[in-house]
Amino acid sequence: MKKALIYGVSGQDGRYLSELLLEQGYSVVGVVRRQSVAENQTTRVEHLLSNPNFSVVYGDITDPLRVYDTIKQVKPNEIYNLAAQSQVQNSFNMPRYTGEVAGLGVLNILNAILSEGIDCKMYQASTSEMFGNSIDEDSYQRETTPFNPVSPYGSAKLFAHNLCQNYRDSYGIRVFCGILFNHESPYRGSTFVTGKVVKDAVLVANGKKEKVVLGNLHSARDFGHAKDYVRAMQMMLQLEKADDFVVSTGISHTINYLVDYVFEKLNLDRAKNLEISNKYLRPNELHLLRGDSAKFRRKTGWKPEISFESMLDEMIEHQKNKF
Ligand code: NAP
Ligand code: G4F
Repeated sequence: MKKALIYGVSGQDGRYLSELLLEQGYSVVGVVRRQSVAENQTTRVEHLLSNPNFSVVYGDITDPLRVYDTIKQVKPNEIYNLAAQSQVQNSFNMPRYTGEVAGLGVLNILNAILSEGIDCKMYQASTSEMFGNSIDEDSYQRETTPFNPVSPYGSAKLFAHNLCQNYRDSYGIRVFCGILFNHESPYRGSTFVTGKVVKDAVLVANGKKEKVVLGNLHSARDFGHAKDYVRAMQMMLQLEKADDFVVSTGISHTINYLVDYVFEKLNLDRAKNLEISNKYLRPNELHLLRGDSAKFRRKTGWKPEISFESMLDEMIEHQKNKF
């Protein structure tokens, strides 16, 4: 039985990845942070807690001793590092904290693998945010597109990405970096744009809120479904040679399109139910993401199965069922 250790198990991807690995016969240990409301620690993985092959331990990626100890005790075959302060706008308000978790935290995992001599593969959650506004002439981003991050979050993730490449090349650590483009689901946090639009639009449709208040509607993202993307993470770690891979759908939609789609489904009126506020504008914006994942698709046969529209339908249904 393969053993996986997941940092960031309580997040959106942590939930889907745990489900996938358990289905595939892995035993899974997830690291959660202590919170004063204990139930909040495991909300997204509550349904897995009774599975004998699933367990959680306390930890924090910024605490080197705890990271070393956990990795030494668990002796995983695969480590998935999904832990981060992952909200881009927040990273402008908390640049140092974001850097400590998303950047330096990764060093603790790499050093633990190295110094304990653990024979394992590692997945690092790199991101399309590292590209910033760099884009190839054909309007796609791919592994060879120069990185030029436009946020503290993107900068921290690029530092971690470079460290992983360093430890791979210098010490032979088998660390795979997945440069994943935006991926969403009914379990997406409600401060990210898809989660927010769906949640607030359903509240408006139910008469519990007057408006959906947003920032920049003109940026465009290559949105996939988290379920498809955690499948990519696991497939990546089955490859022989550690490398970096873009994971994306290749299709880009503006936030305007997202709003139109959700509002139409819920019979909302943009003029009446939508407000634009400077509060949600960022000091710097990444305008367009569209990923070319040909390298990864060629190596593994992976392709996304869930369209943006059917994902939004699923998110809307999930949100409606909360009432
Ligand atoms: P998420 O829902 O925000 O989850 C982040 C996870 O990291 C949570 O479990 C969180 O725990 C944990 N965490 C935060 N700080 C930590 C610390 N100091 N020590 C240990 N754990 C910590 O993010 P996601 O959407 O699942 O994304 C997973 C990873 O992929 C993240 O690294 C993100 O940056 C990256 N990524 C995401 C996307 C995307 O579109 N979703 C795209 C590319 C890359 P708490 O629950 O305690 O806060
Ligand atoms: O949903 P978002 O906050 O996602 P963003 O900034 O693209 O970051 C996400 O994807 C990255 C991969 O590219 C991940 F690495 C990262 O962890 C995260 O998961 O914002 C998307 C777009 C932005 O252009 C933003 O300006 O939506 C725009 N937007 C407009 N109004 C808004 C809002 N974003 C948020 N969060 N809230 C708004 O009210």
